[in-house]
Amino acid sequence: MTPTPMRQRKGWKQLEAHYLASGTRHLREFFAEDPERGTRLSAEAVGIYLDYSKNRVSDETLRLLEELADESGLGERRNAMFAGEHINVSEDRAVLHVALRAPKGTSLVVDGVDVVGEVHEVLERMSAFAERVRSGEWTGHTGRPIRNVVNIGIGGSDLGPVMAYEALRHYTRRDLTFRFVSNVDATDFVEAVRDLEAAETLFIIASKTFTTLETLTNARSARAWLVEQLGDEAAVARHFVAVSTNEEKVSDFGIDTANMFGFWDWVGGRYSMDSAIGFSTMLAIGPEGFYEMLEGFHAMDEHFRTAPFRENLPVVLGMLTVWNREFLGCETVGVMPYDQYLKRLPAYLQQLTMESNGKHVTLEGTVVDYPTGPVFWGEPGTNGQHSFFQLIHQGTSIIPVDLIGFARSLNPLGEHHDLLMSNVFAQAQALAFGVSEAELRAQGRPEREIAHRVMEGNRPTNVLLGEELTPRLLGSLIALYEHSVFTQGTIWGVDSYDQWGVELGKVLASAISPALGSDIEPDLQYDSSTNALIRRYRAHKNKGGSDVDR
Ligand code: G6Q
Repeated sequence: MTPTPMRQRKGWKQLEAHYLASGTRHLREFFAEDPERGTRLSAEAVGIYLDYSKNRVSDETLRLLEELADESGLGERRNAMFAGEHINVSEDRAVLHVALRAPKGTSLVVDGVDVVGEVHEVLERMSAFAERVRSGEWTGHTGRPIRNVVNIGIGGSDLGPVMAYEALRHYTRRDLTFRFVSNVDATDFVEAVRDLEAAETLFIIASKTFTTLETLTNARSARAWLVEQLGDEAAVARHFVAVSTNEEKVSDFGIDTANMFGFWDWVGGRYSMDSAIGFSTMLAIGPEGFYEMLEGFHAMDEHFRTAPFRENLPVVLGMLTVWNREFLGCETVGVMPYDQYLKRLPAYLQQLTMESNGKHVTLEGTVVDYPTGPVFWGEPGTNGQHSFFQLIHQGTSIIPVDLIGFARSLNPLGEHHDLLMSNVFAQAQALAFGVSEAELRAQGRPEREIAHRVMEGNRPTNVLLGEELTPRLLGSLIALYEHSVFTQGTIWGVDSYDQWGVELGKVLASAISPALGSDIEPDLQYDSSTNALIRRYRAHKNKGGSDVDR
């Protein structure tokens, strides 16, 4: 049965009428009429407290959003995901990253196979290998222990590992150096290894398909570098491990499949940091820390699976994103972690959210007549406040912001943490309530400043508070955003698990690359702009300096 298009759903129509009647109400009014709002519009689960009171919603808005989510089949689709159904329809696959963190002994069945046992088998092999590396038992080709780990991967095989490494740096072995290479730009690889001793370096080639151009190009350069440094082809066996679903290609590359850790086609790249793709994370924080992170993911999965919508953090966050996008017309969402360790979280969330919900057709292939996934972006606070926050406060676009902070710092030092966190609370306050002309006059501001100083406020924020950044908390936080993306995608009725949009560029690049490298002048049949760019590149590439134009 074809589902009702989103804008024809009863819940949506009611929301539209509701927005027309009350959508311009100010957060000042909302707070004035309900002294309890700041605690009432909050939810807490598995160590994360979400204050969503500074969103432009009333109880009625929330009730209608719940109705829309319900009518969009959120409960059914959530159950279908956990049941291993092929909810990724365009790729005809199950979407079961939740199985990656299911506790040992539980069961999740995909296509007739209980996958939890397989997941734990791989986790145990990873743990055993990680322990050998961390203890110095696993040595390089010349007998020296491993001190450097270089993860080579891109997209989902890079952003999660980098983000997790940075986020959990406090828990890492400080005598091990970790580097992450993703870009096919040789600078990435060259700079990553320039100060490393090959004899002490382990490369993790992380690629689900093991066909990705960037990763294989970097992996080949890594192999050549290692062999050149150590003077022996046989060295590859002790310095390369692979993380992949493609055993054949791993073996073709020359990596011993005994040193390969697998995963499954029901794990999407951007949902894979807790699979073997997180092997670098495990090497950094140890198997125990990794298991703790998985527990954090699982705790949020269970909360998402069982909590009523109004108390369900991912559902609330997802519904608010839809509300802000759909009715307030917000095209972007800012994510500002007030924790230096989470500095790569915005980049990670960019992929998670935008590759998932940046879609223009529904699951049935019909072009949507409403906006879908917003742009996600951000920077750690307080740095952002001294640059682009101006636009968030006084620009002409409404940008909802997630502010993420912790009660305790992992590096307590003087008054730093109180100062950091006072900024979280102050930003949420300033964005919500602003400052009026009357207030500015009462402050005795000079007339020429008044108009410029006025801050309208009424800008939505979510504040997410945890006690302390731990592996467990990180797992829960990531699962929160994963399931929020799921909630949004379900309401919009899109396939959040495919990524066809990135294919065309890849195909075109592989068609163009021979023309860039060939010694013979190619017969270019592209559009006039592409032809001119290729000609210019070819004309300049083999000349030193900038004398070509002269
Ligand atoms: C993520 C995407 C994409 C993918 C990379 C790397 O959901 O599918 O970012 O992770 O293209 O792919 P491989 O792991 O196959 O090299």
